[in-house]
Amino acid sequence: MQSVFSRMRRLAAGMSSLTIGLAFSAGAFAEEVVGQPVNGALGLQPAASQIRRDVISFHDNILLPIIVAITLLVLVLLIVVVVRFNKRANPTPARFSHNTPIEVAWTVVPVLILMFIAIFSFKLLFEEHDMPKPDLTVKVVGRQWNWDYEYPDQKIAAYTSTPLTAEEASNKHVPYLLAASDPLVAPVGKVVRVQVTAEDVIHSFSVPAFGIKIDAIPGRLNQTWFKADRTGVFYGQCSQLCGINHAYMPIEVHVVSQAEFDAWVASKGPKPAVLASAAPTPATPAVAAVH
Ligand SMILES: [Cu+2]
Repeated sequence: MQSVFSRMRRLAAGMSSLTIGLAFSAGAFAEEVVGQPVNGALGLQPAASQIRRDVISFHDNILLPIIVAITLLVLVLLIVVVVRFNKRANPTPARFSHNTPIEVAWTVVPVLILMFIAIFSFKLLFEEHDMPKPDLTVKVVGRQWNWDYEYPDQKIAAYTSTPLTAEEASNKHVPYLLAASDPLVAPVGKVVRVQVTAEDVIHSFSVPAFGIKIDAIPGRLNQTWFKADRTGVFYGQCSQLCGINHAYMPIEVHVVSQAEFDAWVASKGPKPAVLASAAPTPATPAVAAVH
């Protein structure tokens, strides 16, 4: 048993290093580009946060070897059945229909496999859930079909980020349907609390390089967080089918140094006049108009 297990582990390790090798050779270019998908790359988008690294490790070292092992086992069983129990090799088929030890085994073994996966899965879920003390908060509001970003601590009023047109994106050499105007800006190495909600239907705020994805639900405030460990531009997309232009609400995040962030904050706000005059007056007529 021990030796079978260690052989399986070696096989699994081999498979996962093969995967990494393939990913590397298929995308030497992919190694350089973080924060967006790359043509021909294999595996998950590279990490820009510790949680993302742990997500990738869970996928590569736990899930992938199990998936490969099960797939190979099923393949071998299929081949055995085809070769040994075809009509020519086995003209008189057996008549029994039950085998209790096998049925117990194929119930218990999957349960054990799922429990094994659960250990690592829950560890990851707790890690994602346990936010360190946040350094700043960004409020994200999803709507059909763009995102609003607001920085309550910096007194930056909500501003809207919209997708670039194909022409704008190609002029700027940025990826169309990922690039957006007025990105979310965050300082590197800081814990950013992201509070997410929606105005109309359910959207989902997702940035793969940070390992975050959380539903934006009308009337409810969801929360996630990230701590980017490098500067750069990171893209995501609305990840909950939200209507005809679901594919046209990209997320662009700029991670910058603290000094650049402070300069951006100074350029952006605070704008107390906007904050003071924005809400109260139109709210009542708008509601009345709906009814
Ligand atoms: Cu959406």
